[in-house]
Amino acid sequence: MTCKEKGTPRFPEAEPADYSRVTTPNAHLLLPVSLSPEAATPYSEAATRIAAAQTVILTTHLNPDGDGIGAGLALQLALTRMGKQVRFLCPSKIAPGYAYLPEFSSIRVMTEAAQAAAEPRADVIISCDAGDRERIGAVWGVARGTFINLDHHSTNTNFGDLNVVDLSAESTGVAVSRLLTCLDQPIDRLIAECLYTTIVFDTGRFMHSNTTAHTFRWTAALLDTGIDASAINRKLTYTRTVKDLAIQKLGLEHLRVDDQEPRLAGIVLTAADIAAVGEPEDWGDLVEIPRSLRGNEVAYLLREKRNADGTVVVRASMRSNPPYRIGDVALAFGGGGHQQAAGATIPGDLATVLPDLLRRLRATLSL
Ligand SMILES: [Mn+2]
Repeated sequence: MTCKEKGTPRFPEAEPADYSRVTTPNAHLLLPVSLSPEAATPYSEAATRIAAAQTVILTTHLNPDGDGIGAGLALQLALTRMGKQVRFLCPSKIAPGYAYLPEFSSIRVMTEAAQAAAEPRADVIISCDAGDRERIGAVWGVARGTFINLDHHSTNTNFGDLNVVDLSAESTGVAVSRLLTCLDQPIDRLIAECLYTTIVFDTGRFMHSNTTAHTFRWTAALLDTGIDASAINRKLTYTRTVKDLAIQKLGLEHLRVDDQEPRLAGIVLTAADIAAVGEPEDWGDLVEIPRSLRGNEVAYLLREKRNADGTVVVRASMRSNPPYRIGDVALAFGGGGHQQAAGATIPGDLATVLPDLLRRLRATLSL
């Protein structure tokens, strides 16, 4: 199967009744002609495998986010419409705020190796938005034919049988739209709701450095299907519980600007700090607090966590403004992500990890 160079994904006929907006068939923008033959080939190969499959498993990474969930559900809707038997298996619990997404309730959480071993085989498994095999947790253990690794992280380890790792995609949802173009599958309103969620999430509501003219054209094509962007924005953003706000308060209380490098700031939470308020469902965008400081270029959130077996790790989330790159720091600590947004789970307590991490983060600012 080949991707049409100037492929025109079909939009369906205008949705009935509840949407007054006219559907405009400008979805060719969903597969820009700028996609090189080298970049298009993995999509074509993946489309061929998917077209031949009867059963498909979809998955995403641990602590799934709006991109992984939205990309997976968009694929689920399209592949189900194609007549495939589709299952969406998620390696950890999903924040309830995503329940507005179509077919959300069909996602099954699979945390144990025994569950994976008992799961019926699928012809194809497609992993959305996961940079390495550890990120899909127990789901790695399910029996399958072809493993398709669909992602956009520069640190992706190419762990699939087929690796569609599109660094030009702002979200994995953009990669999904390109795959659907290869499959000649139109983007309908429900799929567009899922894809819109991926772009809002991964561009930080069109604020991050990955936001380009393409981002807006692609997103405009989604809006042409009649989705209510504002309603999705509200559902995606205004999700905080009182406890979440208590976590924000905790973050503000533990905010620190680096004493050697004023462009570096972060939040450091010990296991005891977190225990005092209780672990939240979702840590959300706490790292945005130091990031929002005037003059900030590199921001971090460090959370110390004591595991049941007594070992201690530090979970690090890092952000930077271009041209500063914290992706390499995450890699150095065994993590990954993008150059301007990355994370790592680092063995050791804060007293051990913090000095080395801060030294490396300061170093990213001395270009
Ligand atoms: Mn993503």
